[in-house]
Amino acid sequence: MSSTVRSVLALGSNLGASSDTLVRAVADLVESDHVRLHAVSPVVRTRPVGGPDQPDYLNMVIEVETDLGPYELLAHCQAVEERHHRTRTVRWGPRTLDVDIITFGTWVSDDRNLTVPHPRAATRAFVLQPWAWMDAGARLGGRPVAELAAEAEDLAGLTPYEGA
Ligand code: A4P
Ligand code: MG
Repeated sequence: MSSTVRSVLALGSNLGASSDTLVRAVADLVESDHVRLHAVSPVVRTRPVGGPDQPDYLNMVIEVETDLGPYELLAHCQAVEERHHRTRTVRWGPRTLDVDIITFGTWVSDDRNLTVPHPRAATRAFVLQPWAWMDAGARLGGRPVAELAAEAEDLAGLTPYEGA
């Protein structure tokens, strides 16, 4: 890879064998010659935020190094979602796999097809807490991610996932 960027990706699943799905999705994401795994967070079990009544989620984040552009990385993440039979019906509804781009280096975008940093990440413990555990020095929008996590309303519903 020539010129590379670090990107934080958030993964979530609350349908099917979620723990296996997350492990396989990380492997699929970094199988590309253009994506290298830099860091992996612990997996957390979280209460659903928004959407209909639905099962708890397993969530995690990873940091990758990539020479893809941001839209190429989005297409790659969506291809991995498709491989795990993701269907999109209800917004914020249950899913076998969701992969979101949280940050892409220092790149900023307000395109609705790719908004970066992810517009809801700064208030969501299901992204912030695993991220802070992965990278104690991480910052988002100029603030420590650990501090944002401590303030997030959904923090009370988050527990480390020890396996089924
Ligand atoms: N899109 C725009 N910006 C981005 C980005 N930074 N990363 C566009 C990825 N995609 C981005 O996404 C809809 C469209 O967003 C895509 O076509 C893409 O071009 P989607 O994945 O099809 O739909 P979604 O995930 O249902 O919608 P959305 O708005 O991304 O949902 P959120 O905000 O990600 O919330 N509760 C818990 N505990 N754990 C979860 O993981 N996830 C959600 C989904 C809700 N509640 C949750 C969890
Ligand atoms: Mg999504």
